Amino acid sequence: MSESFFPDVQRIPFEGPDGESALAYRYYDAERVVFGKRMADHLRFAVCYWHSLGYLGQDMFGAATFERPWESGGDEMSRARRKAAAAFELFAKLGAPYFTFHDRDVAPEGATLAETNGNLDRIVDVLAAEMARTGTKLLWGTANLFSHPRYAAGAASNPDPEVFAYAAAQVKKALDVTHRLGGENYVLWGGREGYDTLLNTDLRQEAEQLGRFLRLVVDYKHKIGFEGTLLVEPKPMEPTKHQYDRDAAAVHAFLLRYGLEKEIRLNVEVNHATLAGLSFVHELAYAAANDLLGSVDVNRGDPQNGWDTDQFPNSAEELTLAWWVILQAGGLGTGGCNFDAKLRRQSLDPEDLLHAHVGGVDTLARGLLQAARLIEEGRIDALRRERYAGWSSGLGRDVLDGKRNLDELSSFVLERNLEPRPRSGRQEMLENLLNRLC
Ligand code: XUL
Ligand code: CO
Repeated sequence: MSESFFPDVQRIPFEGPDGESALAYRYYDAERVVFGKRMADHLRFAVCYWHSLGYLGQDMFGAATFERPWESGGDEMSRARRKAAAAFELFAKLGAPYFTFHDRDVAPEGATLAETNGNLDRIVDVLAAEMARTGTKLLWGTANLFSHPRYAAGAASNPDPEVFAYAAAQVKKALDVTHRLGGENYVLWGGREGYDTLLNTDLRQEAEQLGRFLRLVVDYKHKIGFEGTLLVEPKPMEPTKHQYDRDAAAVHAFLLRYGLEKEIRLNVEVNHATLAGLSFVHELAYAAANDLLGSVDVNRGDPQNGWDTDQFPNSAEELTLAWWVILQAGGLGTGGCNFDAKLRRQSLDPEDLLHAHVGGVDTLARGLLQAARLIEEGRIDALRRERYAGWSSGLGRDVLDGKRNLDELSSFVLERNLEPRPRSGRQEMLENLLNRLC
């Protein structure tokens, strides 16, 4: 018998909204068809390796509080193997179709990059075998370009070209292993690509470096025939004072500047949006409106503070609006919902990982059901369509088609003595409708 890391937990069943057990899904019924697709195919939810297997409860004031059997005993490589066993047991018990990882979450660094790559290859063999055995798939892989001291001044935006080269080597390897494991996306989060003080920072220079780095990643993806989607994950700050990929609009401008807008999409994270002073639904709507919606990291912040607390999502209202945008954009494509979320420091037990994910998955499922209801009911969308109806023919169409210049528009108004009247936006009525339907 192989060792069990969650011995008291069975595979999480679906019990429906009236279910009594704490560890059961109430809304997430993987096979139920909603808005034309199985719930499982909408959510495509993923457990992340770094918070769920790697985080031990430490914060900036205190040491680790979690005792994880897979993190103790043996040497680093045998711990990495036990961690993989614990990970796949957790994925299976949750019925998680996907997982995500950074290169350094799964295997330890060695004394040289060659040794580190060798460690990674050996653990990737283990992951490949576990994936084949359980059917769990890889939503995305990524490289940790922020923890090691060599990246203190950034990776691609580092003033030292040798650090840029090291980061490039690390991403090449992480893309190789993501490709080998059939990853459906590859994520680039800026980590320390930003600045702590402008006194030592050349913004133009660092942008050129970042643009070049992303181009190298795109070229390599095509070279190896990786068909997954490349995703940049916006975040405004933390760990640096200001990060270049601060929000969806900033990344969009950057992609346009470097001609990468057809190659890279966005991985939108809830708590990163709120850190930027925006809302999750704003970021999703911006991404969708610019054909950049790729995938999502679902978590939440705490309205009482401004940190990246990465809590498990529990607001069905927030996620209803998110799904409302995602469904209208045609779904997440190769993306999914990654639980980039961690337990609170006092949630000590491995079993807490199950409670956290069950709640998160159910909140996603509830949001999905409510959003589908909103769209199927149709009144909100009908009102919005009606609001713009003037643009589909006559004057509006001609303007958009470039058939009217300023002179002509001026004559149009003067000749007809136009006096357009403002119309109600019906905000309160729409909000009432939202509350009534959800
Ligand atoms: C950090 C964060 C990362 C990325 C992957 O805030 O969200 O975990 O998702 O590097
Ligand atoms: Co994230």
